[in-house]
Amino acid sequence: MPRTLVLILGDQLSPDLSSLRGLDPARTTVLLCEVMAEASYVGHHQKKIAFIFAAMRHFAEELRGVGWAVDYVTLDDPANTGTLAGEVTRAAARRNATTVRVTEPGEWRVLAALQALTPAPEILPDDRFLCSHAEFQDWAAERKVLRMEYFYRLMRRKTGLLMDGDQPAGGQWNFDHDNRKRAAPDLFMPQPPRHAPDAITREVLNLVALRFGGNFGTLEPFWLPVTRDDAERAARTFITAALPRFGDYQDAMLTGQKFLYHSLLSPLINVGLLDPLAVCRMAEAAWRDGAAPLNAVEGFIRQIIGWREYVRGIYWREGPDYVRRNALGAVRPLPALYWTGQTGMACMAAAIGQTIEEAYAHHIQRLMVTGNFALLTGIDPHALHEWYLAVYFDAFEWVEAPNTIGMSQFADGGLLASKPYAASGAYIDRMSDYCGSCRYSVKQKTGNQACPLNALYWDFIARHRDRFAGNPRMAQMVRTWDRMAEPRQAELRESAARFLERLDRNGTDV
Ligand code: FAD
Ligand code: DLZ
Repeated sequence: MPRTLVLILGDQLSPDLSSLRGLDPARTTVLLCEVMAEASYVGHHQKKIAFIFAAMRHFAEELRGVGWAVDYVTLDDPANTGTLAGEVTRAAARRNATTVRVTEPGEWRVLAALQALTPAPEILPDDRFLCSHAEFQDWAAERKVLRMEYFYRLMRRKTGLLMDGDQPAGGQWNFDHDNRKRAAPDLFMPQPPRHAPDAITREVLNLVALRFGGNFGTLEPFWLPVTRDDAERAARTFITAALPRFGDYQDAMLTGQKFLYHSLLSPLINVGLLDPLAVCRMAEAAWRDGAAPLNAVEGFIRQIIGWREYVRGIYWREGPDYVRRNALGAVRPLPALYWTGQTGMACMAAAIGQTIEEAYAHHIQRLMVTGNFALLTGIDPHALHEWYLAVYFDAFEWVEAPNTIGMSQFADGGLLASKPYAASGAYIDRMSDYCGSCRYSVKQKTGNQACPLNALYWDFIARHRDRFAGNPRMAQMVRTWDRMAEPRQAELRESAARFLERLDRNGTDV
């Protein structure tokens, strides 16, 4: 009897996946495999590997529970070939499979590996996303410049989310002007639910400790949801406990508060334990029931049907060399402090410190702390891209690369973002309480005691003066630089140069 082999990747843990649809379980073998090639193409955070393997093993049980025959290859299986291609070939022979099916992967590298298989597998679209490749291409082809805001409106209309007829709920598409408040310490800050590892997860933790114990980050305590039930519980907890204040404090940062009012749902959505549209519908219901304000719900939904879909569209549209773009010609090697968190800069120490502990930092920490520092100091965007891809448990190339290369580093020359997200210490001081406990003074602009971001910011503007003079959103800062007296300019640039020398010398004593 002809048999089909369905390969399900570690970030495809959804029961209604396109590759499973329409198949007869009696004539199908599902293959999930833990392979060294995927576990080591960057030096993933220990928690990220454990999260993916534990979620894969629980998903295999879920599939078996509804009647699928599942072949699960563990990393320590002595016969494991170490690659996806090797395991597909082995499983196809073992099961006498005549056809192989897979839902398209989330990375050019993996797509190329699957396309190279013989016989060629049937590769199906990943329709867990709202916008197909063709729809994004059509939308982009009609435009000279691409901007998320207009794409987002298309997705609102397509889904009907927060729509009153053909008008946006509340009369506006975007309520960001109500957001971005500074947060105050709050004893009642919601905390994401913590899940004790069960026997399956415990086994994965032992494996990761043994095989990847030297990787970046701490493995335990491990409390992430790894089953669909726990992921759905985490989503419900977020909607009731944190969503109402999500908008207000979306950009805020507070010492010791790693999560604030963020959802921590990205890894769960990205691996397929949660359906993005279902999560958005839950958020919309909270607003319609009067349980969460519109500015919070609109902001949250925009991140998912707007930014998340938009960056995916850019990733596939721009091709595999997108990760090598370097429009600003940045070449500095990634400083050691990105791995150790050892620095006197309180903002960097906090963002990297919690990345080591949790494989998580929220968006503004990624964009305006570690991303901004890399942008101002001119770190090689590809090295930085590999760092972000390794250290966050939600990191898959289709979503990480456009956020890093495009949004954070302006390395695509402004394709994704209309201006570079560059900021001096004043921004960090406005949006956080980090500066109060910092070794450096945010009020001082130059010298060894001054917040390094202050001089680095002007040094960045000076280095890219000609490029940014023509950018309407940067021109004002360029004019301010141009009007500065020459001795002041020289003082700022010398201060930046001295800091960069120290950074290059040992990478941590800064
Ligand atoms: P919340 O703040 O609660 O936001 C809700 C949801 O919106 C998220 O769960 C996520 O699904 C979605 N979302 C929000 N912002 C974005 C965005 N810019 N792009 C795509 N989806 C978004 N996100 C990833 O999922 N994986 C990554 O590897 C990743 N790398 C990033 C690298 C850099 C340099 C930057 C600046 C951002 C990156 N992001 C990435 C986007 C964003 O920081 C994370 O999605 C977010 O911090 C995840 O935490 P959360 O679930 O608590 O998000
Ligand atoms: C990230 C990851 C890791 C660490 N390990 C595996 C694995 O062992 N097996 C697997 O099927 N997938 C894994 N993944 C996810 C893949 O790398 C992912 O499918 C690609 O990055 C494309 O998004």
